[in-house]
This record gives sequence, C-alpha cells and structure tokens, in this order.
Amino acid sequence: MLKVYGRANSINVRKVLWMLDETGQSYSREDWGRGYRATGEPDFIKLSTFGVVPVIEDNGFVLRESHAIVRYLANKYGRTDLYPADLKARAVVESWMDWAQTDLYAAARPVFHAMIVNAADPATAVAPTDGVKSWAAQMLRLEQYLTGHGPFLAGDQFTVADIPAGLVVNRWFTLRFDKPSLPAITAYYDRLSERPAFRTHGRNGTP
Ligand SMILES: N[C@@H](CCC(=O)N[C@@H](CS)C(=O)NCC(=O)O)C(=O)O
Repeated sequence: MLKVYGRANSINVRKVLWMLDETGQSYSREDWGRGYRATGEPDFIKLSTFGVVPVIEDNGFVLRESHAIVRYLANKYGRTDLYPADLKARAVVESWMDWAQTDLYAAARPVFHAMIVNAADPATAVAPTDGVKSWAAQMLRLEQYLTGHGPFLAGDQFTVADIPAGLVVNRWFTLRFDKPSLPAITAYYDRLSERPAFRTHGRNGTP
C-alpha cells in the first residue's frame, strides 16, 4: 500500500492527502516533522536526504516534493480529469501550481511563520504588516483572475491546479488578521468546500 510520510497539518503533506482522497485510493501515513519525529532522524534521512515532508513510498519507489507527488498520483491513477493529457491544458494547470508555490505561498509563508511557527502564543500573535501586504498583493491577482474566469483555476473543472492554491486560500481565511474583501476568492473557497477531500484536509480549521 502506498505510504505517506509526514504530519497531516503540514500544508505540503495536505496537498498529497487531498489528492489521495480525490482519487479514493487507500494509503497509510506516518507522522514525521515539526511536533512529531524529527525529519533529521537517520530513519527519515535514509528515506529522503532533504529531510522535509511529504515523502511517499509506492512499492519501493520513493518520491519527495509535494507537487511532483500530486502529479505522479494523477498519472498513476489515470486521472486526466484532474491533470489533463492535452499539452496546452496541462501546461495551464502546471502554471497555476508553480505560481501557487513560488509567488502565492512564498508571500504567505512569513505571515504563517510569524503567527504560528515562531509565535510564543499563536492565540495572540499579530500578523506582520509587510508580510500581509505582500500576501494580499498576490491574493488580489487571484481575485482579479477569478472575477473574470473560473469557476476553477484552470477553467470549468476542478483540477490539481486548485490544490496548492486552495490550501493557501484556506490559510488566508483561517489566520486572524484584517483582510480586504475578496468576494471572488470567497466564492472560490466555498466552491472548493463542496469537496469532501478539501473539507477533510483543507478547510478543517487548521491554517
Ligand atoms: N518543496 C517541498 C517543501 C517541503 C517542506 O518544506 N515541508 C515542510 C512542511 S510544510 C517540512 O518538512 N518542515 C519540517 C518539519 O515539519 O519538520 C515540497 O513541496 O514538498
């Protein structure tokens, strides 16, 4: 059985768990990472020298990098509805996954770290103004796009393009700080929430 290594509250592990639930495949999971067994332990390093989660093991095949894992799972289970076979449609999906990691998530990360990872008390942590400004600028891009397009990022259908961005959108709404009104993203968040797998691994109260 396919095995996932990584704590279920990690945004990168959640991408993989969300995808696995979309496919309906069974899997096992072992907690590794912050708050659990340290990924610097020899047992984990033997598996993946990079020492970060998620990692999957599929019948002896070991793979790291959340987006590569999501695409591997789509390919493995033949889910061209989630990851199109058509060259151009596939490229559009990939462009959203890349943007979600290098721009959207990169902007969100300092806020999350200040409010959760490095906060003495997350209940009273205050969001850094500069961080919120950078994150909001990326969210505004998404808002503008979704105002004229959609209902999902790559068009009419939910695809793996929505997984990385959807989890950052969840983080935006779950962390407490003053936010501009983003009606198209709010509607998108509600649309994603119709999916049981997103309610389990995304909109589950964890930022
Ligand atoms: N580019 C990697 C990043 C992986 C990553 O940074 N994972 C974090 C959790 S989100 C981690 O392992 N942190 C160390 C820990 O939890 O101990 C991916 O997308 O899989």
